Amino acid sequence: MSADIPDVVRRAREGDHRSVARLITMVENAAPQLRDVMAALTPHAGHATIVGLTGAPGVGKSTTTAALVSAYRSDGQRVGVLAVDPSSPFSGGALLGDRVRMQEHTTDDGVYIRSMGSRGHLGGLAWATPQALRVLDGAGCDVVLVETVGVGQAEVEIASLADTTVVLLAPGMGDAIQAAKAGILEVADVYDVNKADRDGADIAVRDIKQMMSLGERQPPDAWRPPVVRTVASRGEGIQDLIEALAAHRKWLQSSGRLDARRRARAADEVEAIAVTALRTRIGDLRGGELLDELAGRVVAGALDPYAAADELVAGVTSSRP
Ligand SMILES: Nc1nc2c(ncn2[C@@H]2O[C@H](COP(=O)(O)OP(=O)(O)OP(=O)(O)O)[C@@H](O)[C@H]2O)c(=O)[nH]1
Ligand SMILES: [Mg+2]
Repeated sequence: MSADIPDVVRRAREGDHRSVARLITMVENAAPQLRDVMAALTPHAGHATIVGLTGAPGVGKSTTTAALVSAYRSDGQRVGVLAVDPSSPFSGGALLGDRVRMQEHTTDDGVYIRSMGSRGHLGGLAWATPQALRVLDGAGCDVVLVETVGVGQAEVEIASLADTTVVLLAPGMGDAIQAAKAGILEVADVYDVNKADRDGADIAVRDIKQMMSLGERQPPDAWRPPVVRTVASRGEGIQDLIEALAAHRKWLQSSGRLDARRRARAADEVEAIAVTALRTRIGDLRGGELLDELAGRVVAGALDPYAAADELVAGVTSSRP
């Protein structure tokens, strides 16, 4: 174990921002020390409530996140914020717009804010996001808010990492329909019609409720996503949103679903690490020669691609990492 890892982890757990930042940078860079970091952090993880916020660009995710941070802070909770942008190659620090919205929180020791882009390592965000969450969780955050931009597949996957997912919509953007197409409604635990100060909020609420009633019939003990209205820029409705989040958490606990979600999250995390490791080892195997040799035999018609893949997997698993 590299000598200072236990120290960095200890300081991160004491709330030292620079140490938390170092650990998340290690995740972003897929640093070899991560194995030790995760071994040290994992016994301390599992405490944080993870809330995902997703929705189309500009609906007010960052503004809502900032308002939630204020509310949780006045309740004395330690808060982590992870802004994930699958479409942006930029990472590190906070994105410019978010920095402005988060300004009042950047000097608060009880808040840790970080953004991550899509660039980098082999495994992508599916690999990095759960590990970044593990760092924030292990570092003692009570709540971690994960903001993801957009309504595409990547966002759905990242949203599904959360204990509770809030889908934000705004009046008159037609994004309710877009969201339905993108399958994001399946991940919504709470709907937030933000910008409720604008015309069309009632229509948006009605559309969502109608869409839910059209869905598959649910068992009576199923969770029915509440629809909250907010004007995040003025802090209005944020208390309702907090109550909806708390109600969902209570349901997760009483129904046993919290454990199920966490297992699913851990499964994703383990799988992403394993698949990425496998890929790395295929590349490492005799300097990538084995794959090249197998490919040659497939081209020559001497081996079918399935048999070649079997040989490759056998080669990887019989060699030590
Ligand atoms: N009228 C009104 N404007 C709002 C409200 N909430 C946020 N805004 C404004 O909407 C704009 C976008 O807000 P953001 O919080 O940056 O939205 P976002 O969803 O994080 O945007 P991206 O991260 O770029 O996808 C900003 O100018 C906000 O001030 C609201 O409730 N009402
Ligand atoms: Mg934002």
